[in-house]
Amino acid sequence: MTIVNPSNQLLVSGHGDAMTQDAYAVTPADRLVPAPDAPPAHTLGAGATLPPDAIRSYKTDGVVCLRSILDAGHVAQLREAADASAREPGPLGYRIGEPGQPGFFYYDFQLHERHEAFDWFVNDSGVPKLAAELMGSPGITLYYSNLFVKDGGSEIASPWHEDASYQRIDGDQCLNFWVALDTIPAATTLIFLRGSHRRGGPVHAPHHFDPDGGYDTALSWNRAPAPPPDNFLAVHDPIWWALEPGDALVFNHRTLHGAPVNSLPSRRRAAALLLFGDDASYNADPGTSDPPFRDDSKTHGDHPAGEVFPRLI
Ligand SMILES: O=C(O)CCC(=O)C(=O)O
Repeated sequence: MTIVNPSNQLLVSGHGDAMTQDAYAVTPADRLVPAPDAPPAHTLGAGATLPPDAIRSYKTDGVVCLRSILDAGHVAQLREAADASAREPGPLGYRIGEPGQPGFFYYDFQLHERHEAFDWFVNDSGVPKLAAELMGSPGITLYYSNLFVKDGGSEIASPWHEDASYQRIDGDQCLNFWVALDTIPAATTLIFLRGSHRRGGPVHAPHHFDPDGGYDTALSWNRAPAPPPDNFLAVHDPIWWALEPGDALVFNHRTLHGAPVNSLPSRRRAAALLLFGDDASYNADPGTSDPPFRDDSKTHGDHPAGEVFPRLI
């Protein structure tokens, strides 16, 4: 199957007609033609202030690229923590393949509970303040910290998805603050479908990132089967940025995105914080989110901040 959007860009190729994981695979951005009005990246002003255009872009496009939000020293420490964690994953770490073997892909959660560099990322990096400004929320709460390690030659794509599919946080004020720890050229960067967070309608049911994986009891309240990717690829333009270590992609949890296989010879690492604002609410769906965090002291619709999800601001 080949999918082409109205501007005649090859977006997705898969095999056969069945909606297999392959059908959700993502074509690398270096094989796409950038839209003439593709949004620029933004640099913070003095005192780490966000330019108003960055906030506008986050709201309109559902994603914004911020340059150099972490300094080289802290990025190096996060990279070391990422490698240590890949060797010795946490209890929720998910590995596809083995470290050192071709194709290794690994993701993990709550790194700030085990690695000082991630504790700094959560508590002292200034990221929550930037998230507050982007979402227009005075308060910010931590949902979880996250790590992605995709080795050179990994044939595992991160399929088209919206983060909301996996999460028990409802509302518009939930974002992913995803920071590159390596140089990530167009060939292996994340690709976003511009404005897709504003499409309305139910959240898609989740796909597992592991082509051989699945969910037995995924969240199901207000979830709908994900439509074939050509449905949304025909409507929303793909946008992306090549990244340097310390650059961030910040995106709404309803923005559709994915990443191709890592065709580079080198490891591609990224650290992320999932954060939500004061208007977010707890979804008490009895299914299992991924990661599987829940707070049974909350009822559906409560603000989730508390012992399980700590308020940062
Ligand atoms: O790093 C990747 O390949 C996937 C990241 C992603 O899709 C996410 O953080 O939601």
